[in-house]
Amino acid sequence: MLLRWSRRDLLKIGGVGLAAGLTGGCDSAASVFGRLFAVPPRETTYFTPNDTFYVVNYSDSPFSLSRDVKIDQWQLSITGAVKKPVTLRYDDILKQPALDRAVTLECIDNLPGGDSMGNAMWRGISLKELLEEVGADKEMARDVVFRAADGYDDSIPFERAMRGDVLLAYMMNGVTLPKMHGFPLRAVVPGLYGIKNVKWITEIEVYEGDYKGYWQRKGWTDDGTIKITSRIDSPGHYQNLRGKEHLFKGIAFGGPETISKVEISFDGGRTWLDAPFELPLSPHTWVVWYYNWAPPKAGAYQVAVRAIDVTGLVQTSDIVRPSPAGASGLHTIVTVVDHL
Ligand SMILES: Nc1nc2c(c(=O)[nH]1)N[C@H]1C(S)=C(S)[C@@H](COP(=O)(O)O)O[C@H]1N2
Ligand SMILES: [Mo]
Repeated sequence: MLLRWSRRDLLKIGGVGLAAGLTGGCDSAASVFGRLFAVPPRETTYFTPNDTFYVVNYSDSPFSLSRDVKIDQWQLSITGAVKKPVTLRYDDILKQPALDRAVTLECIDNLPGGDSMGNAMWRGISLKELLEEVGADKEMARDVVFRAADGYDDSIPFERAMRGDVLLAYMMNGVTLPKMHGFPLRAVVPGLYGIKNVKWITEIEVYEGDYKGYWQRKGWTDDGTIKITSRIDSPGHYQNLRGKEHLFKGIAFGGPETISKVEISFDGGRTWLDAPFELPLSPHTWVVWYYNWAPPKAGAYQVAVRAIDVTGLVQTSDIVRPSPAGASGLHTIVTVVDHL
């Protein structure tokens, strides 16, 4: 799954390559392309419903498809550099103080404009508090390793684990964590790509070295910091528009930093306009942006979006493939205005 993208796919899906020759008002050609390549618009919602939330598993036949977790047999062991190793049951987790946090997840495989991201309200316990309770050795600890029932494993730096924003989540959008999203317990690590958000956790090890997880052993990043990304959900690529005003809508996500500005371009990135966005419920989620556009005249337009985070970092237009540290590039679509 993670290894299937080529540079050609990036260009195709991003629309960046396709669109290049079409500006300058080649109307009839654009209409023909529109009929051939039109992509339906996507609905933009702040929270992604569980049943449409993307799913990525390293194995095509994950244990989860063949076998349910028996909750009375499930255990979570905290091991490694800790004073009091402990084994917890589901009830023990539910008894701890619960935290609710809105966090956006994104797969490291996601392309500019891609669908491998979603936003949910997660309920869980604080990893930091759990590590403090078991007496994690602050001198020796370097990583915290999550091991899962399907054989998957990954780690985050101990310091990252102790920042206080990492959840061990057992609810998603108000219901018990669905099987495909990691029942009974998963890690939710704000700002780090999906690979670090281990599902079906059975063991947490406080580790004295620099641990290499499943994807790191295949050459992918161990850092996993999410890059700024943004997406145009509607109108769809090559959708034909008629009339004086059109609503453009989509999402923008800053990963570890919250978004401070979203900009839209109707001339292939030469000039940029401010797109307003709705305030997020937490600094760890995407924002929903919109723009009411009055096209100056009929024709084909190359429309792009970019976002800027609170540190002033501007989303780059450089096209980079997902491997090994996440994709970059701008989501660009062609919009064909038939007549005003
Ligand atoms: N146990 C386990 N956890 C896992 C994976 C996996 O294959 N096994 N895939 C990871 C990847 S690559 C991503 S993007 C996220 C996806 O989470 P989701 O399926 O809930 O969207 O889970 C992560 N956690
Ligand atoms: Mo992923």
